[in-house]
Amino acid sequence: MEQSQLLSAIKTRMPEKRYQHTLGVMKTAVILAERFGEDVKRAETAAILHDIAKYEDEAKMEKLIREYQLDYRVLGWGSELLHGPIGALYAEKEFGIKDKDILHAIHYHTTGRAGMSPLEKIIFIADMIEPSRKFEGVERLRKKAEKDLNKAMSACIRHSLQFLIDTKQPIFPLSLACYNDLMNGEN
Ligand code: DGI
Ligand code: FE
Ligand code: FE
Ligand code: FE
Repeated sequence: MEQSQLLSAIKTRMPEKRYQHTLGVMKTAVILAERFGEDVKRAETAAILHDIAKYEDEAKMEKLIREYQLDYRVLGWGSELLHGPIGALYAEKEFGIKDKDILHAIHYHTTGRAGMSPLEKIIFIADMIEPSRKFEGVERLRKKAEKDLNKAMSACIRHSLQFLIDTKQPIFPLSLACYNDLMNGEN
């Protein structure tokens, strides 16, 4: 599917604000892919589809996790932890995406995981630093993303976990595995 077709397909499935976020992730992911020598087209596709399931019904997503025997660990964690895996499922089933790296980038965009590919890192980072993100510290993350993909990814997952701790939320095992993996690599 062409970029314009993908964009009009997702536009009807989310509020305008989320669509603008998606456009921001797309532009940022393209810049990061160019900067770090990754495939621009694949970054663009993954970015456009990354939040496709953001507004899907939670019970329906849990049902799909069981039906397709996806990662059962997300059950009971709520819709935020479901929209990545289900987004990847929709990308495959509804949009015919077969590229595993694109599907993984969508699947793990919320939590990260150990052993992320450069494309997965690009989508995770772009999701966090796209122009409409306004939180304190985002400028520092944007600066890191100008220089080093791994250091930027490390800073982003640390920011994520810090936020979860500060707001007294539980940390999903993959998020922690992502952090541990990057800290072992001394980023
Ligand atoms: O979909 P977006 O809003 O663009 O961003 P996202 O998919 O990266 O994150 C959505 C939410 O998921 C965000 O509010 C924080 C939450 N989240 C990320 N990692 C974890 C988490 N929530 C819990 N409980 N545990 C996690 O490890
Ligand atoms: Fe998301
Ligand atoms: Fe994110
Ligand atoms: Fe997002």
